[in-house]
Amino acid sequence: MSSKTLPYSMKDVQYDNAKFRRRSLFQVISHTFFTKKVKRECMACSTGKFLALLLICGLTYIMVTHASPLHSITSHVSNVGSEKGDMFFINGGIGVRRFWRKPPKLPPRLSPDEVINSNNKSMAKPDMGSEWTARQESVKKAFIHAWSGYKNYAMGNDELMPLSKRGVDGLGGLGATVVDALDTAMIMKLDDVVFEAGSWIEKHLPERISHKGQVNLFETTIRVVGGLLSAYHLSNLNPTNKGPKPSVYLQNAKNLADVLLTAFTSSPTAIPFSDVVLHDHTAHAAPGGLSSTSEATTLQLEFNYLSYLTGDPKYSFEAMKVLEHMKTLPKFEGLVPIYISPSSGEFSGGNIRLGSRGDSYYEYLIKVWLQQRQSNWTYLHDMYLEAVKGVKHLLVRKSKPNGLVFVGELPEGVDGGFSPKMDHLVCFLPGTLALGATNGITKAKAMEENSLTFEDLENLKLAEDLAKTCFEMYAVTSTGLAPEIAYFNSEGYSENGLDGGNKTSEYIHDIVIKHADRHNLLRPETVESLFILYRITENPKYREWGWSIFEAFEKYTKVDSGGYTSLDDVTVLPPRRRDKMETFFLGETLKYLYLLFSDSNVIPLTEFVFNTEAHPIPIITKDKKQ
Ligand code: DMJ
Repeated sequence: MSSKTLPYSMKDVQYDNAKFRRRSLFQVISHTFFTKKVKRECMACSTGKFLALLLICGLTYIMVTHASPLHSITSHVSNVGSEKGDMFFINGGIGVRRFWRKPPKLPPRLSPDEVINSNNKSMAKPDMGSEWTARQESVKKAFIHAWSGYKNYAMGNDELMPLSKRGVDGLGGLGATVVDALDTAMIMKLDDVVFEAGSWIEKHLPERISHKGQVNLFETTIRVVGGLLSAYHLSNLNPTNKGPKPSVYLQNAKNLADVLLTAFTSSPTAIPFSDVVLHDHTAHAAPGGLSSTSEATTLQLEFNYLSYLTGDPKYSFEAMKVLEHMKTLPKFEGLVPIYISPSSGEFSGGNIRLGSRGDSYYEYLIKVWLQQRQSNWTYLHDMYLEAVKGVKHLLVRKSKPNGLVFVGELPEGVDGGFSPKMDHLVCFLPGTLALGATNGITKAKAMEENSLTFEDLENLKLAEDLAKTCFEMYAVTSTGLAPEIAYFNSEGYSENGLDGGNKTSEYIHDIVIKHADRHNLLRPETVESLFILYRITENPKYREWGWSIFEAFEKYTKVDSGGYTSLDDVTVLPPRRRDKMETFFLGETLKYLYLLFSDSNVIPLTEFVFNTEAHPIPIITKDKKQ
């Protein structure tokens, strides 16, 4: 019977049944006792009647104390508490309470998802606490190994080439690995590394900032300015911190940002040029004249925080102009093309994706809002929610045959065809969605506070589905490491013979990996999302997935002489190796893995937002100077 046809809820029906049962019992008893015939026979005290009386009393007691509808009434009416259950009987019958055994306390009702989660929790081994601490130590050792390779062969260069044991300046020569790695070393409490990196910054960075040539505005902001600001904050928090005074980090961040501002101030529109020449303070558009949308819109956390610290509004003013301008541009259900022109301020072309050149636009909408919630930047939150709706409507599909949820692309815009291509870069999205749903508090707390909307719950579910897909992009390959790009067999697209090589994976036929996309650059996005999802859902499976990814990095990317290397092909064993350790392996990948295995009070999500390069930046509240 459908619930619509029921005049009452089942609870009401049970309540009525119970009342009826108690009433009939009362009638039986009174009828039995008070008919004249019984009175006479009672007077005669026949043994048979006495035994019958005992039997009736016993039955009465059993029915009253074991009536299940009654149990459900007390638990519903009294909100599962036992106190009101007791009250019910105290008021309802003298002396009954002495016989009353408290009904067992029922667990609160859980949704099917929560049931799975709570099962998972109880499936966690009891001694896992120390196990995770040991795993965290392994991540720390990996960081030391990566740093020692860099220090021995590339100190002061942007990146290490671990196989040829030398350094390379792929990011303009500001010693990007030193700065990117520094706050990870602080979080891991690696005093020696903090001292080495901090001393290098104090001694060499000022000179590099004034003399080096062309740098990319976005890369330099997220890695170097972001790294310095985070190091400033963390070293201020720790009075025994090794290395230079915290103000050294802030001063360098400010000096660098002063030059980077040229990219904004010399542009004819709100969209900054993509490159700056440090030694002559000039700014230039990228070849072709266009900026990446994600690059122009992923500078605000850093510039806002710098304004906050220095008291000079100019950094925030310039950076926020970009987002204010983005608000005015026409979009496609909140989605934006991946190129924008600094000369016209307009989007160029219709290519829409959440991978390269698009990704962190969506990430910063929610994070910049979270950074200063008391500000009047609610338009960012609105833009974020609209974009997520657009993603769900236009980009999310399911793979065949096994239904992995993935995010595809619209290379020709909304009127063109759908491409089932997903960059590994898109794996930032599960973490961002989870953060956007609860604003950093745990799901359990948010449920308790009743603060999740239906949309939040839906976004959280999508986050969990996508995190699974990102994890399966690792599990499907022979090495257990994800390719740079995956395609998904799905409605309108199928390709055979291009699998990841792990024949035991359930998703071997769902995920297609083309030859040109089989490399792995030690990227962080999946472990970033696992970290955030673990903090928010508290489901240990995210830790387990992170651990298996870490083990694969250890097995296939570690270089004996120091450092870790990118791979050319994750689908073959042994994998061919490239000769590069990206700065984000120390800045992001190992940091997120370490935090995934740490207590949630280490860099809590309610107090920090991570910039897109994993540098934690404190959330700005009116009352605190940080
Ligand atoms: C990092 O520089 C940042 O995470 C950026 O947002 C995307 N690309 C790399 C890591 O993959």
